[in-house]
Amino acid sequence: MDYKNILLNIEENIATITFNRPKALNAMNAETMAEFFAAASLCKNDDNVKVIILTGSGDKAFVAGADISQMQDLSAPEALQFMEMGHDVLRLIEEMPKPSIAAINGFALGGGTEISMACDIRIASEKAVFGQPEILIGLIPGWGGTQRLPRLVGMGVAKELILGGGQINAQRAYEIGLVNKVFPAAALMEETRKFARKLASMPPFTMKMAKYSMNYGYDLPLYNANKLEVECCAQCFSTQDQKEGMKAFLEKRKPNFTGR
Ligand code: CO8
Repeated sequence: MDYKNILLNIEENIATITFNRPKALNAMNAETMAEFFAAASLCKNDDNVKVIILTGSGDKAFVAGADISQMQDLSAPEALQFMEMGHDVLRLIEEMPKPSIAAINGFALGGGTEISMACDIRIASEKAVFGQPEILIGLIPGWGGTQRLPRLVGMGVAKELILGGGQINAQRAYEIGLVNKVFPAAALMEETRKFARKLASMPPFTMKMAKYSMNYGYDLPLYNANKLEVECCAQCFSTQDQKEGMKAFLEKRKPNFTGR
């Protein structure tokens, strides 16, 4: 598929999807969402892809939100369709059996913060800016912000950000647990790739089980969640990678994981 609004690069088992509308600060319109969905589906189904990085092109923005010029005149049913499109692709990223990292290189506002929150890990440049400013334009977050933000940072801070519509810098985002790491802008992509290479070297089925247990256990009562964990952990014992991992540990050498 030819992409107009994103770039897709696959190297060293790492797929990088770059949102590429820098003149509009990578704002997400319907065409970009459709391309994002297509690229994410391709990454899901390609066994060579072990990790996905999402980032924005240019030095100013990750994603400055959904495209306001395209949303302005939507009817409620049209808006619902656009929202569902966003939820579909973010669920695809979140539930993917392989890990994803948002490399946040600048403004991540509204839909930008929401896209980053669907990733497993968020790594920010010191220049990154986060926020859910939808209230300032007569909206509430519609791509999961009212749900994922409280789960990540707690209800108190989430309400401050969503009801107040304010912006926070990378350091504050780090302090509230919204991002995992912060680096100078020039080091962002190399540091992100370094972490991605580490994740790509992990046994893939084990990675899938770890995500599965956390994603689907999180909202269950603790008793049921622990049952889910036990099932996921037990399944790891059916892989050669588990045997190899433990054997390598006991033989004091690095494991050679094969994905079986
Ligand atoms: N949509 C469309 N265009 C945008 C957006 C956007 N979200 N953000 C920036 N742009 C455009 C600007 O219009 C401008 O275009 P032009 O050069 O043609 O005038 C260009 O990008 C550069 O932007 P600025 O001149 O504004 O740059 P500044 O450095 O002055 O400001 C900001 C940068 C602070 C990022 C500012 O652009 C801004 O506030 N942007 C909007 C941020 C925002 O409100 N985002 C939330 C949008 S709503 C949302 O994401 C909801 C998600 C899901 C809901 C789905 C419902 C259907």
